Amino acid sequence: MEGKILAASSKHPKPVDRVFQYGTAGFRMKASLLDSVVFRVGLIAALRSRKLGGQTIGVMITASHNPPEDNGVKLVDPMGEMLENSWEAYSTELANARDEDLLKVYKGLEEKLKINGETTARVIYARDTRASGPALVRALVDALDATETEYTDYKLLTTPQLHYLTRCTNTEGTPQSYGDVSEKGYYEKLSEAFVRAMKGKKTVGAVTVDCANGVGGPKLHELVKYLKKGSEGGVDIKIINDDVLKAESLNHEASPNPLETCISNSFQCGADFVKTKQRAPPTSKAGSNERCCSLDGDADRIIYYFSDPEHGFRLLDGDKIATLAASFIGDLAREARLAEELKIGVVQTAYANGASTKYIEKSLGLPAVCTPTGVKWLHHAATKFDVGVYFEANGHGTVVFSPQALKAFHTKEPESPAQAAALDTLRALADLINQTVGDALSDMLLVETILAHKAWTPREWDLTYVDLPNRLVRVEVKNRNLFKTTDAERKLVEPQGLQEQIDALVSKVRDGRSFARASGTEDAVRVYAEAATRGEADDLASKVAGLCRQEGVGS
Ligand code: 16G
Ligand code: MG
Repeated sequence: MEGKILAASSKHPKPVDRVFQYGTAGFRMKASLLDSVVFRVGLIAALRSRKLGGQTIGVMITASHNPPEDNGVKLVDPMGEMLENSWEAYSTELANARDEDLLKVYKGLEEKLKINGETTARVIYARDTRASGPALVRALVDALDATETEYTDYKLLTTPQLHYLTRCTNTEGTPQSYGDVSEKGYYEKLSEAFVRAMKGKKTVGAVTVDCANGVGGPKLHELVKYLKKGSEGGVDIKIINDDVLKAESLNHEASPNPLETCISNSFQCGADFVKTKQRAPPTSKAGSNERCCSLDGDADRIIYYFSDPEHGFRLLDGDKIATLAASFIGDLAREARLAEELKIGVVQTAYANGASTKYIEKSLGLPAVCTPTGVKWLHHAATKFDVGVYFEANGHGTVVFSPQALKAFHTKEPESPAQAAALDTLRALADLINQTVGDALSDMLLVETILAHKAWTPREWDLTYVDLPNRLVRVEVKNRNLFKTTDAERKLVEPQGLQEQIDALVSKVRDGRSFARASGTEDAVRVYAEAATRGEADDLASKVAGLCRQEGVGS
């Protein structure tokens, strides 16, 4: 095996002057720099699988909402969760080993982690629609062959589909079986659960889904084949921005003038565009009050929005999805007489709008927990509840149910038809909602279900609470690592004295809140500010950004 690893590695040399880091979303950068990284991630996947007694590890090749020329790679643990923290450091170590030291570092990890090299290693993998994907897959396969790993290529998938399949593979034939181990199994599970969740309810009008010209497009087309047409127990889905053949259109609206697409270089579609630009993709033809949503490039994020005849564009972001889900499931738990025994909570990050947190605590009467940015932190905190609803404001999230909750949904004896119906719906939701990670397709069906049950238009959903005006500013600094935070990224401990200056600015505005943190995905510091009025929020953001810029200069 050692000779094979060496020979294979020589085909994937590491660029000498590069330092790589397994960040919040795995390794992500210009695709042209990723060849050696993906090869080495293949080696790590083999080690991780052997360490876990041959359980299957997932490898996803995607760069989500990044521009088409980027790509990335991340690992999925056996139950479909994000890679365990300590292994991020091992991955980083191996990715940065000099070519001549690679085998030594690999063997060193094997020894340090007491891994039996004889154990069969198993990996499944998939990629999004980026043009660089197939070549990177070849680098991965070279590593899997060299380490004598068994593998299955699932070709094109959304990130959450790969998470789903990883869990299905590892639970197949056990009482915890998560579903049929196939892409078809995923569509069947979701569509059957949707029919049960929608029993007797109707969707009103169509929902327009912007697929960011990413892998979500073909996969949503596939899912639609399994869903019932019409309003009763079904949903009318209009798909836009589903061009995956023109590689350059990923996360971009396909422009009639190709030159313009190149020049503007601005993202014209997808969840990130809609959230940051606060407007609908120009290709959307949806009318007033019609439901619209946008996925990101690998379909693990979703943002809803609509056009209000009076107020124009209205965003229904991750916070609004979280509050919608928490209120609905909370009501069902009460109807099912399970509210006493099940702990329901919502997990957010510091980016959650203050109005949403207040709504969760005061109106819904539920606990709201704040964690650092990054799905793994939210997911982990959510598992502390029986029903843990977690969403980042940017639309990444899901709901996780504890084993106790699932048991209660199945064993509680209903004493009335209403209670029986609530239990039926809860059981359906547990199958409809992807338990492994935030999943745009599953989340969309969840939102459609809830709106149908409540007989709500997007306007009624929007009116549940009013967001505080807020602003996000990206500050370029020389060294973002100088910015160190505590308290779930809400306070800076370094550079010294900066937090006090921020606090002083915040204290001058009504309902003010602001924080600065180093981005985990790019070389920048991000500043967030919110306040009672648009003017105060903008002013606060620009002043805090100014402070950070000063600190970052020359550092
Ligand atoms: C990554 C995270 C996302 C987070 C974002 C923050 C995962 C799978 N993805 O994309 O959840 O919102 O990073 O980016 O965890 P930032 O650190 O650059 O602000
Ligand atoms: Mg994504």
